[in-house]
Amino acid sequence: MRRWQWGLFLAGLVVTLMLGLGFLQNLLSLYTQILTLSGATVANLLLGLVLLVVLGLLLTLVRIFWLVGHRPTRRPMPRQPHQAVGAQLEAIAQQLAQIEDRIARQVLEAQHQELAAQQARQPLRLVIIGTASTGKTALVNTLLGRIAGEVAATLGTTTTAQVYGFRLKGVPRPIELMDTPGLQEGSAAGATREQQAREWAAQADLVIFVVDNDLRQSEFEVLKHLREQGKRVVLAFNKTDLYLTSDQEELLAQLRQRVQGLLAPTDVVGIAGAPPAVTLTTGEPYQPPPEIEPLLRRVAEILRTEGEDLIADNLLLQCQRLGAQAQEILDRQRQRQAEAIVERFQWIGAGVVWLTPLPGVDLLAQAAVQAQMVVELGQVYGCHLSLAQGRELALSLAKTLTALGVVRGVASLVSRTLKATLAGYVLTSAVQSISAAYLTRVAGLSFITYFRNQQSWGAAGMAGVVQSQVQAQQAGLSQFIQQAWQRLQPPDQPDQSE
Ligand SMILES: Nc1nc2c(ncn2[C@@H]2O[C@H](COP(=O)(O)OP(=O)(O)OP(=O)(O)O)[C@@H](O)[C@H]2O)c(=O)[nH]1
Ligand SMILES: [Mg+2]
Repeated sequence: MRRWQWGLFLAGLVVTLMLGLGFLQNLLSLYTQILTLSGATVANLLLGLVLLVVLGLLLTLVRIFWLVGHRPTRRPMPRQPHQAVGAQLEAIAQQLAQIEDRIARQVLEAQHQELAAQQARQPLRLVIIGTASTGKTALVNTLLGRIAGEVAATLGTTTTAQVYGFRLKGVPRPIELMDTPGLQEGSAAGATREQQAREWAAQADLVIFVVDNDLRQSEFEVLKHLREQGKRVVLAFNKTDLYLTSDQEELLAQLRQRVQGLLAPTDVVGIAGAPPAVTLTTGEPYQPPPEIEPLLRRVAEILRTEGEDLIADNLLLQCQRLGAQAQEILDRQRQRQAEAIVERFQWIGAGVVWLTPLPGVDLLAQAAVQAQMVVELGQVYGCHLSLAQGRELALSLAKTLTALGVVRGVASLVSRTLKATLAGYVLTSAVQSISAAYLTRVAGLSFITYFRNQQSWGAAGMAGVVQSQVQAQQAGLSQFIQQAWQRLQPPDQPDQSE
């Protein structure tokens, strides 16, 4: 119960006691009056009746209290990752269909097919990663019970990932066990291999992260990144045979402390994957047995209880990555298309104003921001606006441009730049048409932000978006003026400057 509930409960109790005492007092005086008037039988009968009613009321109250206290807690929504995977794959297919770049589309389509095929995949993917020479391959050999990969004290012994079929007691699905090249080998080739190892880990259902000492910062970063991706990870502290039992416990506790918030303490286990042979004091060689039981137990438990969800979560994660990739390509493609539209309309605007200059600059913004441009930009981003809606949006942006002083600011800047070379009517028309082109540009780019942002101007509002576009375009304004002036003059016409 919360504090306010306790307060309410106590206040209720005090009031009930007071009422109860008053009730008892009244009941007693009533009883005595009936006793003197009608005798003991009637008085006792009435008293019994009243007590019965009170008892009934009390029992009802207790029942209500009990029901409120034992209200069933709301269960979390059932997770249905398999269905989510199907929905995501469908959404990605639609995204891919919109990508125009054939090669990029084919690459992503192949990944999409691979993910779709994985929905029916049987084996669980277990990927072993860790810094070079921490004993990954030796651990794989022990797990498989045979020499599958080369083990050596030198860094970078394993150069390509190897996959082995594996079965674990109590886990119904077969397992694909992957040994990977070590992280941080310090060479260019090592860096590429590390990238690959991280990529494989990203595709794993479960990652076994092998360390042979306290966690280095580089290892911590990789682990953190994997957890942020949503990967399930078991941290195996290998080569415990090198430490006294008491030190082993201390190191394990240290590791668990270090990864607090990233991994549960039970997901950090101590092992000795392949302790080397030692020479006893008697001079005889002795091969200590490997100690991998804690890892086997933990991995089996995770795969048994979470295996199905791990597969689905992993697929979901990969779908999200593919979706993000497709989205990035689509964004770039849309940006290119939208910028081409803005470019086209800015010169249309300039041309119209050049031919029929306006009486003053006040109407410039309205002439510049064209409804058709807004409609076409919307189409690029999948928003289908009517021309009337486009006109409404264009008008409110034109008003914002005027209210912010952008129209006058731009016109006077263009005028100052051109004054040196032009005069009279030509100057007025040139200033107006170049300003119109520039304002169309600012408006168009502002609308791109709006549509890209799912038809929202964001926290800064329309004025904020427009202002940041004005700032972004400012540096290139004089170059824009030159370019626009060159465009306005027909090629065969002599320069109109005086
Ligand atoms: N003391 C001890 N040494 C071990 C253990 N496991 C592996 N080693 C040694 O650690 C060294 C590296 O073993 P590998 O299995 O090749 O290590 P790796 O992580 O696969 O290395 P890379 O392939 O280079 O990334 C070898 O000298 C092994 O003998 C262990 O449990 N205890
Ligand atoms: Mg290796």
